[in-house]
Amino acid sequence: MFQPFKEYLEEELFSRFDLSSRSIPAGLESNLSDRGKNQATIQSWCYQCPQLRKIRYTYIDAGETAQVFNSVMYPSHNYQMPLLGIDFLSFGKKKILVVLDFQPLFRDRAYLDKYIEPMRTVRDKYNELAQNLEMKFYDANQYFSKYLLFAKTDADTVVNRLFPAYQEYIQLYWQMLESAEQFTAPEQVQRIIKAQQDYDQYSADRDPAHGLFSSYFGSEWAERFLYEFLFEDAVPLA
Ligand code: BLA
Repeated sequence: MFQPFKEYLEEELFSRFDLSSRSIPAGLESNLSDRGKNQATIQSWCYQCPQLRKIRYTYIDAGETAQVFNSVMYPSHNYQMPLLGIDFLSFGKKKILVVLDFQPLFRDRAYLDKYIEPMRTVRDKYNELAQNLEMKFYDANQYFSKYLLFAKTDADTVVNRLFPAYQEYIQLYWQMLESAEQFTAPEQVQRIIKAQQDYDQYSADRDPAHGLFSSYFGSEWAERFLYEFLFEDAVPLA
């Protein structure tokens, strides 16, 4: 369902950036769940380059039952840029949930004008993918922008609307990264480091996928996957 999205991202990354592999802790790169006929595989990839200190994406393939493509780009600590967040989920052909956003690290007016307002023209072309759904796990006012795509949708819309929207958001993200202001003063860099860490902590503690990972791969693996790979700068809750 979301393989073309993964392939597009890979083509973009490999052609535009000088990537090197970033290690994934042993045992977390992939896993296989074999519960009779409900087979599921999970596989993750992780890279870095001068502009992006962590590029990770994960694909879960449980056949008809579940297909998930999830990704986060973490800019280098010299950029205040939002993180690029992607979470596309399909459970059967009927239940499809898609989320795509530039996830802001700060919320002051100047920041939002600089890093979030540019999304508006793209967002306005894809109204049907911005449904103002209520968030149950997260707070929409933390680490989400007002121009996020967030929709319950169908397979046709994924192909015909989400795919072009996804390409436009990614192109805009590269553009923004290319022209982004660089911060080098230690106190500014420290503020960015802290904001990215807070994002990891917030995300790990609330991740709605915890149950899904546990049910397929066990709770111990799920915990490690969240705190050692997906959001490695988070500290596990006591
Ligand atoms: C929701 N994301 C979800 C749900 C799951 C995942 C299972 C709940 C779906 C439901 O309501 O039935 C899955 N989350 C994952 C997976 C990973 C993960 C598989 O981290 C990791 C491999 N989530 C993100 C990112 C964004 C994001 C980067 O990981 C940003 C675009 C958004 N996911 C997001 C939002 C919801 C969601 C906004 C709805 C949550 C809510 O209602 O509060």
